[in-house]
Amino acid sequence: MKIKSIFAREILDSRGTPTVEVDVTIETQDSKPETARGAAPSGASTGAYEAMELRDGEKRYLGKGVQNAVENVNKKIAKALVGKNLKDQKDADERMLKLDGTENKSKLGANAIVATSMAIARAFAKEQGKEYFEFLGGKKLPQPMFNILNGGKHAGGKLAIQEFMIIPKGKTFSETLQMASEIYHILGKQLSEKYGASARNVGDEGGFAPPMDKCEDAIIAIVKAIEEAGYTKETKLAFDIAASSFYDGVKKTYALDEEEISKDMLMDYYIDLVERYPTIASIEDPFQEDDFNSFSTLTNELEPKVMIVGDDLLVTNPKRIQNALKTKACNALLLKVNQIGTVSEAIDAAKLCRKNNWKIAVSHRSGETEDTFIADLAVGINAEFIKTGSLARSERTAKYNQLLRIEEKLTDNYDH
Ligand code: 2PG
Ligand code: MG
Repeated sequence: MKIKSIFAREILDSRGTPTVEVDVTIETQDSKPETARGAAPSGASTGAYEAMELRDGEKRYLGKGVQNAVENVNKKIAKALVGKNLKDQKDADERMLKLDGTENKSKLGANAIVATSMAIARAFAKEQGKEYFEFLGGKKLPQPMFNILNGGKHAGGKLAIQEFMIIPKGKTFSETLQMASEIYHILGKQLSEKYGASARNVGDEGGFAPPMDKCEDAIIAIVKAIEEAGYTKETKLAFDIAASSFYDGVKKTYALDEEEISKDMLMDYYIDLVERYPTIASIEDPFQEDDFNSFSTLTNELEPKVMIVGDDLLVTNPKRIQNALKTKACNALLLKVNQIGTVSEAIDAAKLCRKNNWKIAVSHRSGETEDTFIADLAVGINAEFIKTGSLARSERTAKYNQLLRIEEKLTDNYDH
């Protein structure tokens, strides 16, 4: 594929923070120019080992501007890629990696690289007149994990656990979405009855952020909403603990439910919860990102019943995944393209996990854009799960809506 032009701009993400959007224009076989687009998402509970976003650090946008990253795309990356014969995604990504030359992509900026890589991925698909999920050969819709109650760094309340998710299982993706939406709205109604109307205010990922004191209060509320919706039998629970975000590295304690507890106490907390709530199916980042040992103990204790997902632990990085494989620290990968910085590296990470029989959950970031890339990617690599927030806020529902369109295409209901 030959790229005609690459153009980046600064846009805003769902938190009103600048991010990088890239347009890649190619010439198709019938000499028609086609433009493909990609936009970098951005995390709040970022892992220490993630690829580095480049931020300007100047007065504008309180230091968060991305004009330097944009300029890196428009000048350096464009110069390296425009007009070259690009064999495939890996070829394009490797040229950018070489140009950057750092381990964590801090020179050009992981935000500059990832947005370009996503746009190029779509351009390869467009060249063949395909959508990205088709280009990758995806056949199967992922099971969504819907984050309907927000805590941790994604909300302003007392709940240490970051994401309280539901996994309803309908016969189709669209039915699953409908069930989740009903549970979400019933939860909103029940929360406002109990805590007042402001309990319906939402956090960064569109889940409610009620004024609760204890994490178990959130679980109780969700179980009750599932019950009223009539989906108890079909619905499982999942959590993203994001434990690094409430870990005190000096005291070596976790601040949970207004107490400071040791890693062993936290381990017992999970084991007890799973016993009392048998529908818990998945726990992400149960311990801080360097504690491979505690991850291993919990995985050994809870598998195969509960999936243990590595996010900050793995940062979609094959080196950290290798370490987790060796220590049996978890059994599922949370795949975030911007954590590693290029689409081909993310797909390599997925392949490595697949080879070792891990499950894969493709994930958004808490700072998102209207870009629906991860919906196509999740289908494209036949991921078992997708995590893309709640049933509200367009940057979240955009991904679910794209999955509805993909479902139409995959089931031949698309005749227009
Ligand atoms: C996570 C993500 C997405 P953030 O921890 O899994 O839900 O949050 O983007 O803030 O890292
Ligand atoms: Mg996480």
